Amino acid sequence: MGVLEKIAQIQDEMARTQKNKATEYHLGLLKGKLAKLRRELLEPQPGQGSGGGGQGFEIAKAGDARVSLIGFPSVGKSSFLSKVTNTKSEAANYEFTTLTSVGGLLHYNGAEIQIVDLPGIIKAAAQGKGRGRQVIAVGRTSDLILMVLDSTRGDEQRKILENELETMGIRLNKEKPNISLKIKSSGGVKMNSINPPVHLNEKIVSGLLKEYKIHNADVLIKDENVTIDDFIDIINESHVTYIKCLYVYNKIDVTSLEECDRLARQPNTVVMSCEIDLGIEDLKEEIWRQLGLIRLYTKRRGIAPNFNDPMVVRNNSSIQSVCDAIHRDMRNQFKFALVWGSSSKHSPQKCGLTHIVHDEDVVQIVTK
Ligand SMILES: Nc1nc2c(ncn2[C@@H]2O[C@H](COP(=O)(O)OP(=O)(O)OP(=O)(O)O)[C@@H](O)[C@H]2O)c(=O)[nH]1
Ligand SMILES: [Mg+2]
Repeated sequence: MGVLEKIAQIQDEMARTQKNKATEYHLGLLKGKLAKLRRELLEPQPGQGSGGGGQGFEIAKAGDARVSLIGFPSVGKSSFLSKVTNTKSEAANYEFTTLTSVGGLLHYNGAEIQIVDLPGIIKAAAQGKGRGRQVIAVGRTSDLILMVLDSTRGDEQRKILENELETMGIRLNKEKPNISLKIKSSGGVKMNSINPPVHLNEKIVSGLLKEYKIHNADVLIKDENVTIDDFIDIINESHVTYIKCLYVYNKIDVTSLEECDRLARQPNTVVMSCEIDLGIEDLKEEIWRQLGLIRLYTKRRGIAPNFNDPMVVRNNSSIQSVCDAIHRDMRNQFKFALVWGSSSKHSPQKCGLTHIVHDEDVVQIVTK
């Protein structure tokens, strides 16, 4: 029996099993089996190279962050790329216009944001239909996914895509579950928790670990609300990615005002029309906000900073990462930094390597 048949068989069994206290353990184990089979499915097959994006599909990372456009065919992904970057990706009114990934740079607030246009994906992409698996593999390498949706199609596309991404081990707008798993060589499975977990117990935890041939481990549950699925994700840690996602409903020029209003009220959602240029600027701003990038103006002693040419770093960056971004040897030459702006207590503040900078701070690095 192939992996796909095995998956179907387990899904059947899960559908047939009533959900109640008595079947909780059995259903939990089935979920664990399912996750393991899906993981097998995602592992590169012999002759397929190293997996990942597939031959000639993945493009090199560029700029300060990567944003991928994922969506069904003909929703307007290429239209968006052409609108916000200098790259032209062919857009047309037939499906599967784009057959490989195309990258472009969006210049915003002094940052270069790489936008990756991808072929449309369809239902059962995770099972290998169309270019789905390669598309999702690129999505996995992004700092943000823009799920581009057709606003005339209601919520149906979104549910299907969420399900495909979920199956491929991508968790959207979700933090990594607060569970620590330490695999050991002896001593059996021990579960500890800060507060008693609501959905997990030692029996299901060791049952699931056994499914993955782990017989000795320390499990610490730090959040009592974590679920069986969360624990399975922790066991499969290297196959699960947590990524931010913005839901972008395009083509609002052909949607009713009521529907447009309803869609726009959902969390993490933006509505736009590439055709009549509506909402594009708001979307750029939202992308910037979601990426959490910050601008720094570096200056030399006695010279004013160039406010037209910021340096872009990640949110919560320390002076140390600023040094590393300037030059790999900078850290060793570092004496102290002078910081002006909202992160400094007084202007300028003399800071060490651990100081966390804020958006639009001015930084002067003083070297030995
Ligand atoms: N009415 C309307 N049509 C649009 C809008 N944006 C794009 N389109 C049209 O939708 C069609 C598909 O656009 P593309 O940008 O090629 O779509 P895609 O998502 O890249 O499609 P694939 O590459 O096939 O996956 C084209 O005919 C566009 O002109 C919009 O905001 N409103
Ligand atoms: Mg396209």
